[in-house]
Amino acid sequence: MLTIYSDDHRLHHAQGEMVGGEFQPCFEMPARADHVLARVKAQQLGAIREPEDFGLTPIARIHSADYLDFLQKAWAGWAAQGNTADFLPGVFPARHLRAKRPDDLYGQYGFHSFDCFAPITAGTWQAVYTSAQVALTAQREVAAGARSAFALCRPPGHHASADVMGGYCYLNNVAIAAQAFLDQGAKRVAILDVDYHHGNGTQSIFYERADVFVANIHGSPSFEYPHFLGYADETGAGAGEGYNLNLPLAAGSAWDVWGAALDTACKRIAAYDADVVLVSLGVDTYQNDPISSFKLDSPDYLRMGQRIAALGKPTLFVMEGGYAVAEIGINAVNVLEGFQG
Ligand code: SP5
Ligand code: ZN
Repeated sequence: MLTIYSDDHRLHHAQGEMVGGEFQPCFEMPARADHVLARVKAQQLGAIREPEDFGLTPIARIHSADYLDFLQKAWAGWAAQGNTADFLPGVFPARHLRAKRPDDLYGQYGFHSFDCFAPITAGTWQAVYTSAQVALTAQREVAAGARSAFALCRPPGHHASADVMGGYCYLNNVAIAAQAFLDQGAKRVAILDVDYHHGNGTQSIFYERADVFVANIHGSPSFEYPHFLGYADETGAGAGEGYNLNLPLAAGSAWDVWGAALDTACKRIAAYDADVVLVSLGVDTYQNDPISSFKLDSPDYLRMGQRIAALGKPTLFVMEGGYAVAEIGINAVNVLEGFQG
């Protein structure tokens, strides 16, 4: 399986995030991608290539112009105000306020965020732009006839919607790649999100569309981040009614429960008869993940890959979360090796 990777991810290395009332080192750190790349090499998964540059056009098929404008200009504006530390938002247009985009940069950040987990640094735009190009380059490989490809994206993307960032995510890599398949002639694409956290951005982007079936297996929002989306009764709306599947699970779920949910999701994907399957590949379902509660063990990721392979569809794997840094490579590449059989 071909892996697409770029060192540009290192340009995004934020100073910290709030954990337990203290500013602590970010869970989403450059070493994550390093460990995945090292495991791809150690297991000789296949060739590793740099991304091509497809420009902003395929990104703008998913994200709004004002959002992309903010992301590109935010650091320069923040630095021009004399700041050197990371840029973070603090005020959001929640209920009882008016969601009108302000002129002020700090106000715009809150307008385009749903939490304080997507800091902007000097290198963030270049890192997230290249992460999207990594997904698009792997997408081309599958569109050209490969059975599979691995987009080693960092930063991740599934919490980002059309114009709102959060949860370490800025550009929704898997959504951008899914739209690229459609724009190149695919009729139906399926997205299977196996990250521990609900992919609220991906769900939101495709919620009213029938050409993208989105399935999510995740910690229930009744107890877990992102807290405000991901319940089972969210089944799509309008033309998209019936094309969104949420399988929220209880805290502490292990492979018996998780694997059954995967089987349910895969049966729905098979019934949808997608031309291509995209996997939002988060491995924060691992038992030793520092911010998650599920209990999957490393061999379970081989089973995950095997079940996805049984769909018999061209498949694009897009890296999302996973914060047990030492084991992220083993677990992510186990999925890919399980898929290859
Ligand atoms: C892509 C992805 O996996 N994003 C996850 C974002 C989760 N960020 C908020 C996490 C809140 C962490 N609570 C810390 C509990 C530490 N025991
Ligand atoms: Zn996650």
